[in-house]
Amino acid sequence: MVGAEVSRDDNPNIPLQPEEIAAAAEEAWQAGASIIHLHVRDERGQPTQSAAVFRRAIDLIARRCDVIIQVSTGGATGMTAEERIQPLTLDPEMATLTTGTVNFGDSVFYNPPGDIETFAREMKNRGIKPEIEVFDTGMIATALGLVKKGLVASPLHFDLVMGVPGGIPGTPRDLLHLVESLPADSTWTVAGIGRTELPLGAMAIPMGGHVRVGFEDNIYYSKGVLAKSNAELVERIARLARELGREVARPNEARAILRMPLRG
Ligand code: KMH
Ligand code: ZN
Repeated sequence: MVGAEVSRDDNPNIPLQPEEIAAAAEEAWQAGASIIHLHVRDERGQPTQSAAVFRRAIDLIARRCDVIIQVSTGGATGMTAEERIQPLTLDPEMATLTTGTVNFGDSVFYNPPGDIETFAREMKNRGIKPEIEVFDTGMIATALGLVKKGLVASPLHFDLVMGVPGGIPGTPRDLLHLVESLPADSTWTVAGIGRTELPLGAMAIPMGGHVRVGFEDNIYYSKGVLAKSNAELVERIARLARELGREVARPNEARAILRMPLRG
C-alpha cells in the first residue's frame, strides 16, 4: 500500500493516512487483492509502528472488506525491534517475519538471530500466521532453523522480495533458484522491486506462485509513467493471471491456500 520508503514526492498518489490506506485497500480488494501488506504513517507522513495507528488502519479496512491484513514487523530501516514488534499486540491475522539482515540501499535492514526468534515466538504465541520475508537465499535456511526450534510451524509461507539493492537480484534465474530452495509444501509470493515487479510477477503465475504488487515495491505503471493507484497495479496482474489460466483467489480462498482459519 505505502511501505516505508516512498513519499508523495515520488508519487503523489500514495495513500498515507489510515483513511486513505483503507480506501486504497478496498479498491485493491475490488481489483483482486486478497492480502493487504500493511505499513502505516504518522500524522506527518513518516513511517511509524505505533499500535494505535495500526489499529485505526486495521479497523477502517475491516469495515470496508474482508481482506487478510498482514502487518509489517519490518517497519523502516533504523527502527528498533521494540518499535517494530508493536503491531503484533493487536493480534492481526498475519505478519511479516524477515529471517536475516540485508543491506538495503544505503541502509541496513537489521535482523539479528535473537530478534528474529523474538518476533517468531510472539507470532506463535498469538496465533499469527507469519509470512517469511526472504531478501536473499540464506534467509530460507534460517527459516527452516526456526521450524526445527518449534518457533514456526510448517507448511511455511514465503514472500520472495527481489531486487532490493543489497539483496538478491530480480532475475528469472534468481527466482528459479529461490523457488527450488523452498520446502516442497511451501506457498510463496514474489515481490519484485521497481522494474522487476511486473516480469517477476508474470513468471510466478505459471510457476504456481502468488504475486505481491503495489506502491511499497514500485511506483510506476510502465517506464516513466507513475501508477495511479495500488489497485491499478493489482488489476493488471489479476488480468494477466486470468489470461494465463489462473483464477484470482478471494480472501477466504487465500486463507485456505495459506492454511489459515476462514473468516465470516
Ligand atoms: N521497509 C523495509 C526495511 C516488512 O514489511 O516486513 C522492510 C519491509 C519488510 O518492508
Ligand atoms: Zn513492507
